[in-house]
Amino acid sequence: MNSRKGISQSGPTLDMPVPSSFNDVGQDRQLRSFVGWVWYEREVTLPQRWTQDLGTRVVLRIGSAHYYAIVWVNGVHVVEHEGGHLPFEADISKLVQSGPLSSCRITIAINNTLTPHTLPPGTILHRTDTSKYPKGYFVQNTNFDFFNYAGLHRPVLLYTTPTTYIDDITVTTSVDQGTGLVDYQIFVQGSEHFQLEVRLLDQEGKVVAQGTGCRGQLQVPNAHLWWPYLMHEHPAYLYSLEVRVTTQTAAGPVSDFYTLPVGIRTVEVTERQFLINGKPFYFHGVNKHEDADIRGRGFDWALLVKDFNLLRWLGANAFRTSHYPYAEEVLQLCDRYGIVVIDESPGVGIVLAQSYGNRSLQHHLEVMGELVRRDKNHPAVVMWSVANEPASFLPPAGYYFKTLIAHTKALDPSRPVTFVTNSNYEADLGAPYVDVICVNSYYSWYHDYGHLEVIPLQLATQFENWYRTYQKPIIQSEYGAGAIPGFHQDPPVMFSEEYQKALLQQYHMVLDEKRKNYVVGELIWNFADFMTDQAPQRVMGNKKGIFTRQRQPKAAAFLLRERYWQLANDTRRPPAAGGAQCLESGLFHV
Ligand code: BDP
Repeated sequence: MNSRKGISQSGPTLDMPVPSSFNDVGQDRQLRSFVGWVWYEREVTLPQRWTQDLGTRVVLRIGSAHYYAIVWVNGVHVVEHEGGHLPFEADISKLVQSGPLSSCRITIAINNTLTPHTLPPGTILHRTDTSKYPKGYFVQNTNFDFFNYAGLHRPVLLYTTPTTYIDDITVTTSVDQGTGLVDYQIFVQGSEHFQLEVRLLDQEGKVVAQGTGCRGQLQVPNAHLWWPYLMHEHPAYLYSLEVRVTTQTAAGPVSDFYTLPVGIRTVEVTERQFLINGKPFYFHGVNKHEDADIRGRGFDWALLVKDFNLLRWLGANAFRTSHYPYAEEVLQLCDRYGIVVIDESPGVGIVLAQSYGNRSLQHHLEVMGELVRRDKNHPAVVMWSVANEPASFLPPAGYYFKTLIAHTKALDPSRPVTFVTNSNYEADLGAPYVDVICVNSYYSWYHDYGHLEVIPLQLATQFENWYRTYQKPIIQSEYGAGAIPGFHQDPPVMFSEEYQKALLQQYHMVLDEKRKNYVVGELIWNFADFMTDQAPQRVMGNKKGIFTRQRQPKAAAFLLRERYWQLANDTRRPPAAGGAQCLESGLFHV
């Protein structure tokens, strides 16, 4: 690429919002289902200090680019990244500080092609029968049930630090007789000579502990613990860890300063329970998707805050980031609101034997590394899920999941690890390595259509088989039924709102029995309707939402609301229907 010419000189371009998927913003069928390279470009003017002061480090940060991205700045290649749901960065100081230019052209090429070795995997099918397809015709095939939205899904940012800077912080917490213990480790880059100060402040701004040096333990007598929001009167207590690294320069001392919210809490798994701060926690919540009209998977504050208001209206205390890591802002709000998260990797649809080879495993290990590095300090995250519904009965799956789970535990010994299975309990080769059994089932939906009466027996058998085999706590990580909003039929038939409701009620009877024992959670599939590939069994997407894609409740949402608030601690009552509640947005207090 000629470093002086912008992309617009190579042909016609489109205006494309960021963040957003590119698929649904246009009127062009080709763009909606496009597979291959797309190019984004933006020219920005940098403040003079950024380009003149050599003590400033200028960083380009891309929140998420789905799927493979190559990045240039002023025509110079700066970074490449594989994987659509995690951030990556490039230090571009040298580039922007080398000449008189204060402008900076950022070019990002993105390819959304999925292969057996990507995460999630996919296959490109070449249609060679020229009596049916034009020459060179191919389609992208996937083994997951959501639309493969692509583009720049999260913000692209430029930021600065001093040249000696805080690169990473790891915090783990424990409690010893009421004293909160905050172990920290700080990684500094750019110099070996610096001073490091650490302070922990409570919510009143009072310093409750302090330390120096790259690692240490802060002790907080009578600590306020971080509790999920339905478990405590003062949930989601966050301290602030202030980290200051200072270096001496010719111009005097220079500091990099970072504030990290810290929740002091413990997580533990026993044979029958999931414990938060030593107390049994029952997950009653949802599975979500990052999905909405027009923006596709693009980050949107308004949508996010609406979703959190709906979660709290429901009385949901947890969700799983099915089936990929969500935007960091989502986890920040979970920390602040006290909503518990099972944080899932993009390991969805791993069903081909080819996807169990070393190449795929290596990439999956790297993705877990990126995910843990990004999300390890969120108190809301209580468990990692390395995959969803893999073909865990295939012979190489045993080694694959053993290695993947051991690696994740080595990266973060403080949290349990799972993957979500729909394999038969006797055939599953990965289940021996998980801490909690997460099982998906769709009784009376994908088989025994319409026969709601078989659910109690089939579901009870499912739980008993898994528990007898593994003696580990079990989460019903998916269950549900499709309902087209406004379709009514009584007695219930499939796709009516009544059927969705009735199916959930059958599940609830068994869950109520088994949660006295070893079932530790239930997560409905799905929070909201979402877009999928076109298929005869999908009606403008998957309709198993209890809310529509526009976030309006179906009948099942009222049923779940009643159930979740009943399950919740009786000291907390649901907000009055329609009653206005002032919530905090991620940006402003309103
Ligand atoms: C499960 C998958 C989920 C699907 C759901 C369904 O984990 O991604 O959307 O089934 O079929 O198997 O609705």
